[in-house]
This record gives sequence, C-alpha cells and structure tokens, in this order.
Amino acid sequence: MRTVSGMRTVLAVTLVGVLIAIGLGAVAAGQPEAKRPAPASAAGPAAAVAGQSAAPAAQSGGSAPATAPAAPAPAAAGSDIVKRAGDIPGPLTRTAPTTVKVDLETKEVVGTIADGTTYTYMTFNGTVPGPFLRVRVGDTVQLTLHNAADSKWPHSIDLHAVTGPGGGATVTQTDPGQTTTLTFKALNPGLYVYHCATAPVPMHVAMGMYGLILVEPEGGLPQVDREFYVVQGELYTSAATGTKGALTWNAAKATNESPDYVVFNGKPAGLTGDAALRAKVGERVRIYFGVGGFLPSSFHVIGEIFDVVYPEAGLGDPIRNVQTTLVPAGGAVAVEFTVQVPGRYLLVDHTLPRVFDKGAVGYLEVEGPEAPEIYQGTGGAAAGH
Ligand SMILES: [Cu+2]
Repeated sequence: MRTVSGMRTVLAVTLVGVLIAIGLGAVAAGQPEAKRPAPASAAGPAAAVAGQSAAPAAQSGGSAPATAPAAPAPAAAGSDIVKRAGDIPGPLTRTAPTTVKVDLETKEVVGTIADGTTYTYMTFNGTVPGPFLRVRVGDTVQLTLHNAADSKWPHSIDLHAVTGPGGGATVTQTDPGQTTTLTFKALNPGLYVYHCATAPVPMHVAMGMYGLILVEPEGGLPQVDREFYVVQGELYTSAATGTKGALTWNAAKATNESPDYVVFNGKPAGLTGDAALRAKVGERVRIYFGVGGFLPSSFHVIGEIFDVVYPEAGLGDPIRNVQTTLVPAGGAVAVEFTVQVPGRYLLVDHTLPRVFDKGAVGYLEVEGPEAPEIYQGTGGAAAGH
C-alpha cells in the first residue's frame, strides 16, 4: 500500500489514471465518494449551487442530504466536440500581406463529456475550442459569421487581434439563421483569443465559444516539427462534479468562479487517449496555449522544461528555460521544447486540484529510443497505474 508521500511520487500517472478510469466521476484523488460535496438540491440551480461544489468535505458529513438531489435527465448520445490539438493550419509561406477570408458558423450542440454524461455546448464550427485561425501581420481579414438556423441564441465574435470597437462584436451580433461580416486589418503580430460576446457573455464563453487566432510576424516563427493547439476552459454544470446525465449550464457557479470541470479542448481529460498529443524523440514542439475560460492557468508540462516561452503570447523576444508559465483569462502563450526522452508527459494547470478533481489534463505521448544519459532509474513508480 502506498503512503501519501509515495503517492506524490507517482501522482501524475496513478491518480490521473484513476480519474480517467472512473470517467472523472465523484471520486477525487484518494477520497471515498461519501466525502464529496452533496449534489445540488431540487430547489433549482441558483438556490442549489451556493457553496456546493466548493464546499468542504466535512459539511456533507457523509450523510444523506435533507432534500432529494436533482437528478439530471439521462444523457442521449452526444457529439465529439473535442478539437484535436494537431488540427492546425501549417505555417504561412507568404512574404507579403493579402486578404484572407474566414468563414465561421456558430452552433449549439450536445457534446459528450464522459460515459453517460453530456453537456450543452455553444461552439464555433462544432468544436471546443473553435478552429485555429492563422493570418500574417498586415493581412486584411474578411470574416463571415453565420449562426445556424437551429440556434436558440444570437451569437457574435470578439477577436483580441482586432483593433476596433468590441473587437468585432459590435458588428457581428447575429440572430439564428442570419449572417454578418467583419473586415479588419491584423496590425499586431501575436496569438490572440477570440470568443462570443453576446449577452449573457460569461455563459456563451464558458459554454465553449472561444478559440485562438495567430497573427504571424513578418518572416513567421522559427520552424518546429510539431505544432499543437490547446485551450483551457471551464464547465459550470447543473449537477455536482461526476454526476451522470444530460447536464446544462449553471450561472451561479460561474458567478462564484467555481466550475465543476476545468478542461483542455472542451471536456475533462479531453486530450488523452485517441486525442493525445504525439511526437517522436528529437522533435521540436510548439504549443499554442490559451485560456478561453475565466481562471488564469499555471500552464506546465510535467517532465519538460519550456526552452522558449513567448510570455502572454507577445511574439517578440522570448524568454528561456521556464517551468510554468502563467496565462491570464482571455490570454495566451506560445511555448517550445524539444522532446528527448520517450514516455508520457502531462499537460496540466499546476493548480493541481483542477487536474485531479476537475479534469485539467492532457497527454503528450513521445515515442522513440530511450535516452539513459538523460533519464533513467530503478524504481517502480512508472508502473504505478
Ligand atoms: Cu454566443
């Protein structure tokens, strides 16, 4: 049996393995289910939520709640909303500005977040985050925003790369079935968040309406072997963390900044399994990482050091040899490193309860020859799952 300190040595592998195995259910790292906060009551989301998901375990005392919990409706099949981290257009080869056309469609979709659990998302183009947009400094971008006919809400877009009122949101408020346009000149190189800016804005954003646009500097960025696209967000749901069923939005949890899940690319542990990032020993990797939600992220890759970081995604002179980089809400970063030792590397927000209790984890799977001159050992920690 492992001790607590022993657990720490293998926490990355073991506990995340537990979380994945249970579909990020009610069992937090090492905690029995009875110690989890009580589920929301039947009195309605606003009344039920105050203090719920963040309540100390002792408050529930392991006893049954006084009122029956609100059971979500059973989940029907949901769609796969996870944007694959490798789904990113390649570097631009142009040496002069041009006019770029971008078509986006806003869609409200029911997505799967775990076995037996769905969540109602709002999206750009059906995935979370929306598509990775890539232009060059000086380009003129002609953006067309279409809102699907079956949407319940109007939607819009505010791109942080835009110079102009609302970042585009003042001219792109779009009713269901309608289309609007925005034309802007990309004046500043950088990696920028875009998001919906239709009231209630926090709801639209947290339900999945965000993505990144890269404005390449003149001459582009240094060449790398692999580029990845990862955006952190939060899910504020109508039930306690781990509850199965058809979950919907909860405004009070968002007001309290108390999400049930913290996610990479849309769902808890979304970038694992088939959706894991993959690279080979010797390859140089760049991750474009953004925060689409409201919690700043302490972005870290367990077992790697960022050789290069463009802090806050300002694409000027980078800083070097960074362990963890802080990414603000509505901000981004670009990091680079070369993978030298094979194995599984965990992308995390180093506010670790978000990893072990709420799903903020992705895998970078590195294949290739062992490198004992860099890393070797004799213990069994790696077999701890
Ligand atoms: Cu919207």
